Amino acid sequence: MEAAPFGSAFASKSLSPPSSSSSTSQSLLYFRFNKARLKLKSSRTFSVRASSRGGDSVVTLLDYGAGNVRSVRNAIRYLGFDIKDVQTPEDILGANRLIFPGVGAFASAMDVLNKKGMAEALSTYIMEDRPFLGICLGLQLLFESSEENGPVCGLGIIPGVVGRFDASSGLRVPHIGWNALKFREGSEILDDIGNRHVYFVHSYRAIPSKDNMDWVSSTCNYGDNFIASVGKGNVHAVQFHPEKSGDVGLTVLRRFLSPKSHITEKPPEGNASKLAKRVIACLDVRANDKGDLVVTKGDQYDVREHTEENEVRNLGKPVDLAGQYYKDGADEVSFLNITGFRDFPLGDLPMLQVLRYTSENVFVPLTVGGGIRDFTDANGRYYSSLEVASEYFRSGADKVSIGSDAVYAAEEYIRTGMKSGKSSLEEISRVYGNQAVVVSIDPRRMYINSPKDVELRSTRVTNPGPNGEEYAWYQCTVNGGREGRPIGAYELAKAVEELGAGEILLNCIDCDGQGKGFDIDLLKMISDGVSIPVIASSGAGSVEHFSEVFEKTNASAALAAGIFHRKEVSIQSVKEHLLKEGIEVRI
Ligand code: 1PR
Repeated sequence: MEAAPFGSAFASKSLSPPSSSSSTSQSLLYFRFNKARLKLKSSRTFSVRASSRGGDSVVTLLDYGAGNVRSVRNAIRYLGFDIKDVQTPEDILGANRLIFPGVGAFASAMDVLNKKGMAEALSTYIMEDRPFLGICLGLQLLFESSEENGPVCGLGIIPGVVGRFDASSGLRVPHIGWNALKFREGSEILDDIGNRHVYFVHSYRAIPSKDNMDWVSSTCNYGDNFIASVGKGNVHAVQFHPEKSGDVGLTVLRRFLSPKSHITEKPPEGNASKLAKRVIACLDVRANDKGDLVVTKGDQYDVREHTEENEVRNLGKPVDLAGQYYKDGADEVSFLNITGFRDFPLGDLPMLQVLRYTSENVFVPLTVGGGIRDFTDANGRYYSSLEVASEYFRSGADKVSIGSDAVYAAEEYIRTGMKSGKSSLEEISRVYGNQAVVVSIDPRRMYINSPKDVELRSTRVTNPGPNGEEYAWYQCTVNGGREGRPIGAYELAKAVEELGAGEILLNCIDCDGQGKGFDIDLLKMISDGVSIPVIASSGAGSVEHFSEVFEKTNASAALAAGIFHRKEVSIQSVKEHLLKEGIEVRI
């Protein structure tokens, strides 16, 4: 089939009203949708045709300033293209190819697009079948409306309502991680994906229906079938993040940026997979005594060599190691600025530089933690935790991880029974979404004889304590394990979920660096207790420890540091082992 000429995307599109089951509000939307289309015909007079600006190497990016699109920029540049930012509606109409990486919430995105006059220009551009790629929210906004803080009207180009994943049956929301897709129609930008996994992070999704089937190019399964991508002619949008989907994601972007002249008729082979279990490489980073930023790794949080010099253990350079782990197949890379609790991270410019350099070449999600809290510097200048997090995001982080400050926020919440709305956790998740906020828990095992010995949640332990104790509770700590707090890991996890955490990174000081396996008892208690994803951390020593944690607990991901840094076990061998054990992973 020849590539569709301009306008053809809509030539075959039926103008029939929504199905008879539609509600009144849908009918109103239908009316709005068609009214918009009629209006758009007359608005062509102010169209600026493509090629009036920029050459073939220029990509126009619609970044309306609601969030971080640095990763998309990095991926476009990595593929050898220059970026022209949209400033006015005319920039949209003058684009040769337009990428719209929607970020933030549906309502605020529509609000900005409407206020800046960009919604109409965007609709015109798309209806003229000009090269368009929407990403994540950039797909959702094409639909009639969303339930996110709504109903809120969208651009109304594709029939359907964007709704939230249903967590009532125990589904973990947000949907974070890697899935393979099921393809429908030939969509040339998806041609190379096949059975490979792509990265999703979202709480809302559109559902395929007979009204929008002519748009749907692939679906995915998470709780139910949802739309993973749409495509018609030159217009494409994906719910997943190509800029964070490693090589396969870069291929999708490359195909959009340098399209073939023919569209493949046959959809690529591929079956929607279960959500893959993630394998995460973690880099504990700090300055050594010479002032160089190094990747270090401790035993039970002690990172010093026990030699005469008592030096900080140096296991490599952060940017190099992160790049290596990306090539080795890590599904995510985490940086923990482990002295962030005492050094101010915005003073710690090398850490921001590490993020900037890493994000230029690493196209899987990056998390950074350490020192996210309100801070007043030596000159009396106050920085909010939101400013600190924003700087991390601007430098290339996809998620931030909060440790000590989340413990204080949870304690306050449990004590007062009220959400202050002012904690770092609440503020950052309100602005960037809860999928961007991880809470890192650093608990220590406290053995007891009976659950009645403490008011906090305890669990029966697989290996009894030194005096034969059969139970343990897990005491949360702050400041890199230096100070114990009167709150248990279970209580903390429940509280931070309510305060807006999107994910929990669950360490265990007793297991850290020991290589004897994850703390299965702790991980089971927490992953059964919350409905957000839990990352198992601390203690991995062999590939079997990864299969054990996924078989015995509901952890969504497993993180390791020491074994990867010391090259004792490779990420590839972990993945191969998991695959052999029948556990879904991204290869
Ligand atoms: O409290 O918000 O400033 O955050 C500080 C962050 O730094 C927290 O996430 C905390 O876990 C981390 N941190 C602080 N001190 C240390 C230390 O080691 N001295 N590292 C530290 C924690 C735990 C994991 C480690 C796994 C896997 N490290 O990140 O990588 O345990 O290790 P393994 O596979 O070798 O067993 P804030």
